Amino acid sequence: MNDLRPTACIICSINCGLRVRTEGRRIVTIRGDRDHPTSAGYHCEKARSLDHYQSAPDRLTSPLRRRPDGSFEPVDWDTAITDVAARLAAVRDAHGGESIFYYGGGAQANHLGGAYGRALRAALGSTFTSNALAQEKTGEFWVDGQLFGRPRCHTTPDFEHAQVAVFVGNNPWQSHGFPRARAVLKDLARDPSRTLIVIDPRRTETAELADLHLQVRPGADAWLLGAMVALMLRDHRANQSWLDAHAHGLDALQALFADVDVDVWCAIADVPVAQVHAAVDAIASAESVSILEDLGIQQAPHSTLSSWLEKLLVVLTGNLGRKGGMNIHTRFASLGGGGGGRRQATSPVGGHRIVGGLIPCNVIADELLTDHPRRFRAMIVESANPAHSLADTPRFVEAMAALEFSVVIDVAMTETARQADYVLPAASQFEKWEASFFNLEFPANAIHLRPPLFEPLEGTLPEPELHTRLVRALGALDGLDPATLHQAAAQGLETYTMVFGMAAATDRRLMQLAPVVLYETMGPVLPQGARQTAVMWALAQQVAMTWPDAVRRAGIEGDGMMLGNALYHALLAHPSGLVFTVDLPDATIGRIETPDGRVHLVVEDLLPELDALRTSSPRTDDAFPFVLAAGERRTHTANTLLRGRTWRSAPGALRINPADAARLGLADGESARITTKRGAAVAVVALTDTLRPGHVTLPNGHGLGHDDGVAPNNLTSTGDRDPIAGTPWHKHVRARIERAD
Ligand SMILES: Nc1nc2c(c(=O)[nH]1)N[C@H]1C(S)=C(S)[C@@H](COP(=O)(O)OP(=O)(O)OC[C@H]3O[C@@H](n4cnc5c(=O)[nH]c(N)nc54)[C@H](O)[C@@H]3O)O[C@H]1N2
Ligand SMILES: Nc1nc2c(c(=O)[nH]1)N[C@H]1C(S)=C(S)[C@@H](COP(=O)(O)OP(=O)(O)OC[C@H]3O[C@@H](n4cnc5c(=O)[nH]c(N)nc54)[C@H](O)[C@@H]3O)O[C@H]1N2
Ligand code: SF4
Ligand SMILES: [Mo]
Repeated sequence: MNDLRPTACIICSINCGLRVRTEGRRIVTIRGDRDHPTSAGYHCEKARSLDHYQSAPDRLTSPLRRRPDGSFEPVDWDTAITDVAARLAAVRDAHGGESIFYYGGGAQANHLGGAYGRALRAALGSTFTSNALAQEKTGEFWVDGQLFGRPRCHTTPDFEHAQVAVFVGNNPWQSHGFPRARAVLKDLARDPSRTLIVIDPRRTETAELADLHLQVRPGADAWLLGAMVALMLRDHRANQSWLDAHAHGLDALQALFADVDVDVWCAIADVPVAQVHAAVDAIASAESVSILEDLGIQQAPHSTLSSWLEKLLVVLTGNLGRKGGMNIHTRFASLGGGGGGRRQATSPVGGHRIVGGLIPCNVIADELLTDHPRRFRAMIVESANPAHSLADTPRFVEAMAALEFSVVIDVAMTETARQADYVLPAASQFEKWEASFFNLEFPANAIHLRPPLFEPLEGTLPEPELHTRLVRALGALDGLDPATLHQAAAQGLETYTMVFGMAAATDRRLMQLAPVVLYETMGPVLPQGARQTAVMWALAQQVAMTWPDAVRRAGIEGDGMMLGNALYHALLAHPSGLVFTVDLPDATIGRIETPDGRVHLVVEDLLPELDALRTSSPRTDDAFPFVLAAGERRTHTANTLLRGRTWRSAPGALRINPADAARLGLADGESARITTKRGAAVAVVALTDTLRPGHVTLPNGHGLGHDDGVAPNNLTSTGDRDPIAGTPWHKHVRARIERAD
């Protein structure tokens, strides 16, 4: 009999704290952890499914090497590490480290592995990287950079205290996206003095709760949000005194929107003008407004433009740096690229813009399937499933085949692993120390360093060990003399801190390889056997150096590197999670990183696209009359994290409006053929009047081979992407629907 032990849910970015009981290698009892600083006991129904991750039948238990005939053979770890290091080194020696592309580094809750992966990239000189953020959030990050100075000036909502809450293109009832979502949504809906606004073409579970549901035409958000901005400016609803103090460019913005025909733009968006007025009125007169945008605009046409317009609603009303409004938060670590070398601004072959250090996901195949001399020649995929999650799966598979070498580090035999030259099996997130860097809260920001529940499954390695062995096999540690560091470690963390600080000041390599060096030298003496957390010490030092006062306000004491040490010890001492910074209300304004410290309202690069709205409307295509949202979050979706066979009780149906179904002669539960310019698939239909006519949806994360669902990216095209950030239009795939007989 063992007690309920603290851990976290790994299914979405909220990472609710859990208490679980295990039996053998299984997680059998799951409850919310009241001691978790942000979830406070909350969890949704998906958390109960965690054993479908931990005990999935396609868990890997041995390194696998591809044979010449295409099949895989199991090999021992020593062979695998030697082979993989040699093959990566061969590519580096022939074409340079920059030709080794790194994708992933952490799914919804496992970001420690990626931190060690940085040392591997440094050892190889691999500079180009990407991950799923580059197919959703990079447009938003870029806009943050334009408005507030740097892409890292990310703002977070405070729905708990907001008088008006606005959701643009997301369904937090299902997808969450902020802590305790369902509880907070219910509070908002219940309270007559607060207003819940939802902008979504579908009457989602969230929209059902809304005071105002703007049921926008799919892909027409830019017109709707543009009309809202225009109304706000025209009717003088902007917060003049706040803007005088904190912003720059109001006159220019006013000129840009002066001639917008609000009625016409609302008509294009197919939202009643009166409703748009009501929404603007609610936002402009509120004491506080928080807004969250997500895939509904981030993966639809005009996504970056829409992000800008959406953020203008916040800034124009002075809802930046206010309780209940939007704030710039601290972070434990960055999830963007960088690390292993200088930051390139564009991709090596196509010259595509890199935002936050990440190559746009939709151009990865183009950066590979070419004879350009700077094309990618090898790929390391860690904790990601791009052969399922990137647009145009067949093309990505073709791209992987064109590589000189590919290696996938994963817990399961995924769609991507099946394409690799080498597969390295990782211990699961419950079999090692883990943490998530989705630390997005304000004013109290939290991090949860989770102790393991199990020993690593036999045959697997935790990423810290795996990367360390690769770095060692590459010879990158040769010539570094770790004896002094070992000795210092034996004398305790304080001595180690000073000795490491001095050594790193003289040897740059020590910093670049720090995760692995720390794991090797400091790791063995860490309390609780927490060797894998060595990198957290370095990150704790960074946090303490960047925001010392905020760390001290969180109750952690000390100065300089001793504050970092104290923070690291506090992490270990709080297995249910820790508040690591507490900000003062005015922190946000101080974190604006433009040269003049003001918000820059006008984003020059978006003006041509804004201007084009005047003379265009959402594209239509008679050959493909439906708009397909390829990848909707539902109760039974969890990206591709849960691979247990019995998890899903319902098929991944194509949702369709009853009028459309009737016209096509389709009854509920019958099969439809979905055809796009890229591919075709068959799915069972589910009729629902929550969808507008002409709009259909398929769930994300389906089509894993063992389920009979549709893999959405067999239907998407890489060319359908945002002109600025390159983010895909997964929510806006032109499709034809027919009866499948
Ligand atoms: N259950 C579950 N939860 C998850 C996940 C999961 O797989 N399953 N995945 C997690 C991840 S990785 C992410 S990024 C988040 C994503 O979370 P969300 O963004 O909330 O997820 P989606 O359901 O993909 O899309 C959101 C909404 O966009 C709407 N939409 C479609 N087209 C348009 C449009 O043109 N305009 C507007 N305004 N809206 C549109 C859809 O109707 C849908 O309600 O969810 C996270 N949470
Ligand atoms: N058409 C369409 N495509 C989409 C979307 C959509 O809505 N529509 N959504 C997009 C979005 S928002 C996202 S976030 C992406 C998600 O897509 P990806 O980022 O590619 O990843 P996931 O499906 O979340 O899979 C994570 C992988 O990590 C592995 N893993 C889990 N734990 C560990 C571990 O401890 N170590 C290692 N090494 N591996 C581990 C899992 O087995 C899995 O293979 O999909 C995107 N693709
Ligand atoms: S909200 Fe997200 S992290 Fe929390 S229990 Fe649900 S799926 Fe897991
Ligand atoms: Mo995502």
